[in-house]
Amino acid sequence: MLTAYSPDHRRRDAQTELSDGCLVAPFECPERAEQVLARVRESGLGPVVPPRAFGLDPVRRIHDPAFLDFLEQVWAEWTASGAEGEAIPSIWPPRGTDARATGTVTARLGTYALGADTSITDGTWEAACAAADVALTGAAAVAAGDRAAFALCRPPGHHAARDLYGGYCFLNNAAVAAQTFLDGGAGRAAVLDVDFHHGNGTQSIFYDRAEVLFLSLHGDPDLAFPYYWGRTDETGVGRGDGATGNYPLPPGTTYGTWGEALEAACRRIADFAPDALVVSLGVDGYKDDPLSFFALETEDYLRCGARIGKLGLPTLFALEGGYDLETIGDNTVNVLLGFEGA
Ligand code: FKS
Ligand code: ZN
Repeated sequence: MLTAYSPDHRRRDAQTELSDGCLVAPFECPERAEQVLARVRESGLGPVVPPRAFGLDPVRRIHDPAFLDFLEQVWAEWTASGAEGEAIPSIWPPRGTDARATGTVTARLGTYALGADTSITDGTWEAACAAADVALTGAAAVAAGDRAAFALCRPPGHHAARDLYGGYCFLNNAAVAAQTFLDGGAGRAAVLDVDFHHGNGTQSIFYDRAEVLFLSLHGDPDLAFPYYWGRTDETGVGRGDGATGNYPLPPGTTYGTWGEALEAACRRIADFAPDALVVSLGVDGYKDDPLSFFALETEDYLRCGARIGKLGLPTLFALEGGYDLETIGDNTVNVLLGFEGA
C-alpha cells in the first residue's frame, strides 16, 4: 500500500511538555515519524509519496473557522505579547459562569485548549496542515480505488475536536479523511480508533451523525488520558444515537482481552457496512510504551492488522500515538503488513 509522508512534520519540534508539574522533553517528537518512515521503507510496504496540497476547505468541513484562525495566528501573537517560552495556556473560562474570552492570546489559548500538555511552537500550524494533507492524500488514493493507504501523520489528530486542541493534536486528520470520503460520495464511513487513548475529538465531531460509526478501544478513562470521555454509556446523540461505541480496558490488558474488544468492534463495523474505513492507528498500547498501561506485543499488531483486513473494506490508516521509539516502526508497520496478508 501507498504511504503518504511529509517532512514538514519536523516543523513541529516542541521543546516543552507540562507533565507532572515539570516541563519535560515532549513524548510526541519528530523522531517518531522518522522511525515509522524508516520501517516503512525497509519493509517494502509500497511507495512513499509526498502529500498533495488540498488547502483548508476540507479542514473547514470539520473545524471551526475561528479555531483555525487561532491556530494559524497563535504563535505570532504569543511572541508579540513578550512571552519567552512556548505557548502554554494558564487560565481557562470556569464552568457555570458567564466568562467570555477577550481577543488576548492568553484568553484564546484557554478557550481552545483541552489541557496544558501541548505547547504550541513556531511551525506547529504548518506541520498540522501538512498532516491533514497527508491524510487527504491517503484518502484520495483509497477513493481512487486503492484497497488501502497509510497516512503517516504527525502531529496526530484524534483528540482535536471542532474547536479544541490538546493531547498533542491540532487538526483531526482521521475526521477530515472520513468527511472527505463522505463528500466524495460514500454514504457511510466508519472510524476505528485503536490508539491507547480515547479519541475524544473524533467522537465529539461525529457524535450526532448517523452516517459515521465511531468505535474506540482504549485505556479506561477513569485511569487514563483524556479522562473525561470514553465510557461505555457514550453511544451518540440524536440521529447519531447508536453510532458511537467505546471499549475501555483495564491496566495490564493483553491481546487476549484487547483482541476480543477488536473482534466486537469489527463485527459492528461489518454490520454497519460502511463504504470506507478510517483506522486511527496508535501503537501506544505496546507493553513498553511510556504513556500506556496495556501489554500488547509486537506480534500482536500483525493479528490486529489481519483482523481489520478481514473486513475487506477500503481502508485508510492514519497514524496517531506511540512513544516507544525502539518499536514504534515495527509495531505500526506490523498492522499494515498484517492487513495486507489478510
Ligand atoms: C504524560 C501525560 C501525557 C497526554 C497524552 C496524549 C496522548 C496522545 C495520543 C495521540 F495519538 F494523540 F498522539 N498526557 N505525563 O497518543 O493519543
Ligand atoms: Zn495515544
